[in-house]
Amino acid sequence: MYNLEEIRQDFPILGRQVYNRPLVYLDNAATTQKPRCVVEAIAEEYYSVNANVHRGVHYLSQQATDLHEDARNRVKDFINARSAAEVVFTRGTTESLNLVAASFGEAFLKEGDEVILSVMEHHSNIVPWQLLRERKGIVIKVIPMDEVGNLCLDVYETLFSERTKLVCVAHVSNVLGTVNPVEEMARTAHKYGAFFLVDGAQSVPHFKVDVQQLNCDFLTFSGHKVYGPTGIGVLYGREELLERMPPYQGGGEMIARVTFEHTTYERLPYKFEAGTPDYVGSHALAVALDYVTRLGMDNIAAHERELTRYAMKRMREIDSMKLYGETVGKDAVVAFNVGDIHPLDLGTLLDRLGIAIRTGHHCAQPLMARCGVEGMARASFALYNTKEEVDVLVEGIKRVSRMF
Ligand code: 7TS
Repeated sequence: MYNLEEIRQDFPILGRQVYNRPLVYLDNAATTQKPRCVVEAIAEEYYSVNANVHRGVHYLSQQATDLHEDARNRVKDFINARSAAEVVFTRGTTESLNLVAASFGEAFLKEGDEVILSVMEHHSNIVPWQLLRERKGIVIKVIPMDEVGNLCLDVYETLFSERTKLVCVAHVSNVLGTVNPVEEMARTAHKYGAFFLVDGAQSVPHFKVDVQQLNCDFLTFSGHKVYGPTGIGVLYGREELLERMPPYQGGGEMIARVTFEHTTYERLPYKFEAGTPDYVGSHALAVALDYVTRLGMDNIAAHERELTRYAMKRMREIDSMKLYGETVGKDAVVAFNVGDIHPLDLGTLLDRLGIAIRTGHHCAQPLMARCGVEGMARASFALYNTKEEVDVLVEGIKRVSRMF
């Protein structure tokens, strides 16, 4: 059923060597590698279908439009949205979050209104809200976390006031791997009359995410982290909420009728999709979602959880190992420092052994500050990684640490 050897054959890049060593790719939280079917779908569409969508009467344009809209339906099913109108294509999580900050911010937030974030957010779920704070004078409140890496839910409840309009939280931390209890947190937000956004950048690739089950108002994710191409992402929004939000950008595609005096906008989701969309990317993303669905999201989750558990166990063997994020059920990410070795040195030396990890602040500087460090090293797993690769990582770290 879940045959790793066969699965790895689907990803040609995994057969590569770097510095004459087999590539061990453990930077999947940054971006995942692409299966052959995704790359072929991109080539195939450019070779034989390419035409701009939603505007041509001609055959190719119709076919490209069908692929693009089929892809939207595919995304809708994948996250269990109620309607394809709730699926807005964007460039990725970052653009989805900026869209919500700009448009929801315009429609729903006044000076003094409050948005709640968590201390473990990626910068892309912090800075758009700060930009809005500069424009509108909103107030940002932050959910703290405990030593292990769990958000403090008791403090969370105390942050609400009658001015709280929105809560935006990562489903899974890209550093700690903490799986935040967003279903429960959304219930709390709704109890206080606030909306709830889930940043699914690090959850959608790893386990089944169902927007109706979570009962979230928004969900964001990036195609490139779920085995799809770069440059395509998704904003899910509850239809009645999206209806009440103004357009994000103006241009073609998003209008119903334009005169110099007055312009009316297209229906959802096109109101939020100004300009020529990445219709090749959307189709390739759908192919990627089909691919993970064929493997089974539950199988992928089980495999990655087992790898993470194994990696945490083996990492603890290493002298002076400091692990960040030790929550129960943590997902596919292991962040660490070893003694006083600078994470950049560690990453550079591991790279020479063919091991690709990420080092630095991981676009989460407030979290680094909370942990009292400038940076960390991070290994992150995908559906194709193996225990043998974890062993190579552990032996690599031991070797580097002997050098220091
Ligand atoms: N939110 C989370 C939780 C993320 O992990 C990332 C990217 C983003 C948002 C932004 O996604 P983008 O596709 O728009 O860039 N995280 C990482 C990472 O951990 N290493 O590189 C990118």
